[in-house]
Amino acid sequence: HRERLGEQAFVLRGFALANEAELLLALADVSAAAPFRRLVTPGGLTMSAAMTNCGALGWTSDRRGYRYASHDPDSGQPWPAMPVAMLALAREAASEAGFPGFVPDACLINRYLPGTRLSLHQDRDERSHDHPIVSVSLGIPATFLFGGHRRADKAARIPLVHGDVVVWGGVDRLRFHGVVPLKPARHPLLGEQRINFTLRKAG
Ligand code: MD5
Ligand code: FE
Repeated sequence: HRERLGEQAFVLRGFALANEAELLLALADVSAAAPFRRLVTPGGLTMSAAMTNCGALGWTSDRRGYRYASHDPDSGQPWPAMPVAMLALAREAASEAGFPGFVPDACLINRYLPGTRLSLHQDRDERSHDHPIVSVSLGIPATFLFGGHRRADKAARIPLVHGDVVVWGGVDRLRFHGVVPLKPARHPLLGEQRINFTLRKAG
């Protein structure tokens, strides 16, 4: 059931479905305490996806730069704790993909509405790039762009649906990637949105 995207990148189709109810409850709790917001990039552009975080560290952006922070800049409070359901899912998915013992300390949650996109980028704000990233897709479908090590490298288009989990590590950890603008659709539990959360060891 592992679909290989790269030497050390795998899609685990439907891997999150077994814990769907727990994950949705956890997401509702986190977004009640730390609401989704659209961040501004250092260049002054407002990002298309809305974001929040849970865990000891959360990714954030403003005119001063991108960084991980222990507190929500909007509330001044620590980010909500990482729910056990997310921690356990990350550990199990990473292990299936050949990265045993993964203990994330950061979970970035992205909300996409129809039309929302994520431009090609690399994830390089984590202290060490030696840990994998586990990504969980819920809600309406998206087309994920899986590129190479240079921005101009041709990207593969990977359809991701509710319950799919992707793990990237090792030689595939710093590939350029993005999300194509979402097509309008409705999911029975989540409505007209896609939620993606990524579990990382940032600190
Ligand atoms: C998403 N989020 O669908 C994606 C899923 C982000 C982000 O890109 O930074 O929040 S995570 C995709 C990812 C992470 C690390 C490496 C690679 C892809 N990769 O090498 O393709 O909201
Ligand atoms: Fe990314």
